[in-house]
Amino acid sequence: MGLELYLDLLSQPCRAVYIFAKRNGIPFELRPVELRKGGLGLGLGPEGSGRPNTAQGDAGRQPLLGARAEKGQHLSDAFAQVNPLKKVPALRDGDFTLTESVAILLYLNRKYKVPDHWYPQDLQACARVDEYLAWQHTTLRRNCLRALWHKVMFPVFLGEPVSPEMLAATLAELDATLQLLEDKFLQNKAFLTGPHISLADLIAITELMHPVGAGCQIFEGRPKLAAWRRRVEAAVGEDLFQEAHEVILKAKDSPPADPIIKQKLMPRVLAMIQ
Ligand code: GTX
Repeated sequence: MGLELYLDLLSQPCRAVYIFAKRNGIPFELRPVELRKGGLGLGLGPEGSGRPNTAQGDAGRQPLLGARAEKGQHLSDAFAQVNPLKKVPALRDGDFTLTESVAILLYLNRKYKVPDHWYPQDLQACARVDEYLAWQHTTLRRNCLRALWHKVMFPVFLGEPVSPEMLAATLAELDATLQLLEDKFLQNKAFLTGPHISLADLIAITELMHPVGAGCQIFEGRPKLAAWRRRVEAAVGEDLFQEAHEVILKAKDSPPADPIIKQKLMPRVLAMIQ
């Protein structure tokens, strides 16, 4: 079995891994995980075929939750073997399994011959990317995630109201973090860590598309950041960018969760959105 990636493109780190693999022509089998349907349903490929979806075909983009109940359980167990924490993204490469988006991106970067600009060999250029990777987890990641959940996922998907004060505080924190992103990282450069796109830009843009998916106009009044977004999209490829973000851009219109699914999701969601 070759490289397998367990992803749900609703998740921002999954989008970064997906774009990186596709952009660099890394062959992989996509194992779709649909978190919104209870966390662990895995696509089986064309129903009943038992085959995983492949990154090459259209089927690879369709999470097929047609999985029957008994198969769903079996697949949940299979996923738990890849990631006992049952979080995405996760990777399996033969007998080797790996979790955490940053570790996965670095693994792919080292295993496959990808252009140097993603994670430069140069000591200091590489340290700049590391600096961003270390910063983003507790700042941009947190604020973009909260913006999506407080604005859309809690009220629309889970039917849980969010107070205007809470939403305003979340959006104000996001705004402050965006300012930091511009002032500390982007400055007057073309990309966050230098003249070329790196893992830092890919991880940042996939985060920022969370509030965009929630309907926040985060690029309005931020011409520098908006120009950076256009450069990142062009470097990644417009079609791939759109494809990877299709799910999140439709998140606002997702139907409310089934009450049983909601009950199952709530504790995990609350643990995630602190
Ligand atoms: N630090 C990890 C990384 O960067 O890879 C974070 C992984 C993570 O939190 N993944 C989330 C997950 O799998 C996906 S993002 C949130 C999508 C939520 C949709 C739920 C309806 N979370 C699943 C869980 O905690 O149950």
